[in-house]
Amino acid sequence: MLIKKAARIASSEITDEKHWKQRRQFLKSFALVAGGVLSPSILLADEAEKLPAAMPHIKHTDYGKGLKTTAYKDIRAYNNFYEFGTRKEDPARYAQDFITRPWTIKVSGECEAAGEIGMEDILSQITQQERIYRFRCVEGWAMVVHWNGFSLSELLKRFKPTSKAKYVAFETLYDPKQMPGQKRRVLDWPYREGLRIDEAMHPLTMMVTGIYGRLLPNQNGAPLRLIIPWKYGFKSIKSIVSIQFTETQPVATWNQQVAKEYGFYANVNPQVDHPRWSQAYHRNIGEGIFSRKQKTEMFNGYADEVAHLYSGMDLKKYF
Ligand SMILES: Nc1nc2c(c(=O)[nH]1)N[C@H]1C(S)=C(S)[C@@H](COP(=O)(O)O)O[C@H]1N2
Ligand SMILES: [Mo]
Repeated sequence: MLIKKAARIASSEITDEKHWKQRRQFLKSFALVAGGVLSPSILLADEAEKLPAAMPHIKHTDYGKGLKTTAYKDIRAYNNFYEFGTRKEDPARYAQDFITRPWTIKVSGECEAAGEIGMEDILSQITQQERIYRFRCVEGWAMVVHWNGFSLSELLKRFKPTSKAKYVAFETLYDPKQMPGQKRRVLDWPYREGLRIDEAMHPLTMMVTGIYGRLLPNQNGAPLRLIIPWKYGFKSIKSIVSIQFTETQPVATWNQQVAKEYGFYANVNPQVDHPRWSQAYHRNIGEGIFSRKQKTEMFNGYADEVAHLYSGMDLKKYF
C-alpha cells in the first residue's frame, strides 16, 4: 500500500518537474522578448523545484478518498501567509530560507503537565497519517489536499488539560528577521488563533506536518500548522510555536482586526455572507479564474461530523 502510494507520488512529480522545465523555457524566451527583465514568475519556477524531504512514515487512511485533489504545485504557489508578504505569490518566494529546525512548541496554561515538545519528537512519537480534506479560504478559493499529520487531540492530551481549559490559543513564530512581512504592521503580530476546547479535541481537527507525503513546504506553514476543514482558512494557523489552554475566549488575529467581517467561529456557511461578498460559491485553485464556480456546502461538507458542536447556537450571530 505504502510503496504503491510512493510510486504514484513520485511519478506525478516527475510530470510536474517536466512541466516546470517547459514553463521555465517558455518564460525565459518571453523574458528575452520583454527586454531581459527578470520576471518574478521565473524565480518562482526555479524555486518550486526545491522539494521538501519525504515524510518519515505515513499511516494511510481512506479519509476523503474519491475527492478530486489539487495539484501539488498549485498548493505551493498560491498562499496566504502574511509573515512573508500579502500577495499570493510572496510566500513561495520569500519563505524558501525560513529555518524550521530545531523547532519547539511551548504548551502552557490550564493543564497539569505544561512543557515543551520538539518537532523531531512530534514526528517520531506520534503516528503521522494521511487524510484528504477540502480546504476553503474566506476569499472564495478552495483546494483538496493530501494532508499528513495527526489529530490535534493526540498532542493536547499529553499535557493533561484541566476542567478550566475551555479554549485553546495558538501563536505563530514572531521573528521579523526571518519573516519580512512582520516588519510592517499589517497585522498585530504574532498571528494568533483560538478554538473552543471541543473543536480542538474533535478528531477532524488536524495538526499538519506534511502534504503529499513530503514535509510541509515553508510557504504552507512549516514545520507544523493547523487544518480545521469545516472552518475558513484563516483559522488554520501556520508555523505554530505556542499552544495555551485558557478559561476565556482567546484573541484571534482576523477577528481582532475586523470583527464585523471575521467571526471567532468562522465556520464555513454558505447561508451567512461576508459583508462584502457572497459565501455561497467557491473556485478550486489550479482550475483558473474562468473555471465553473462550485456550490459551497454547510461546514464545507463536514456537517455530519461537526454540526452537533453548534446545536442550539445562532450561526448568524456566532459566525
Ligand atoms: N501565521 C499565519 N497563518 C495563516 C495565515 C497567515 O497569514 N499567517 N493565513 C491564513 C489564511 S487566510 C489561509 S486561507 C491559510 C492558507 O493556507 P495555504 O497557504 O497553505 O493554502 O493559512 C492561514 N494561516
Ligand atoms: Mo484565507
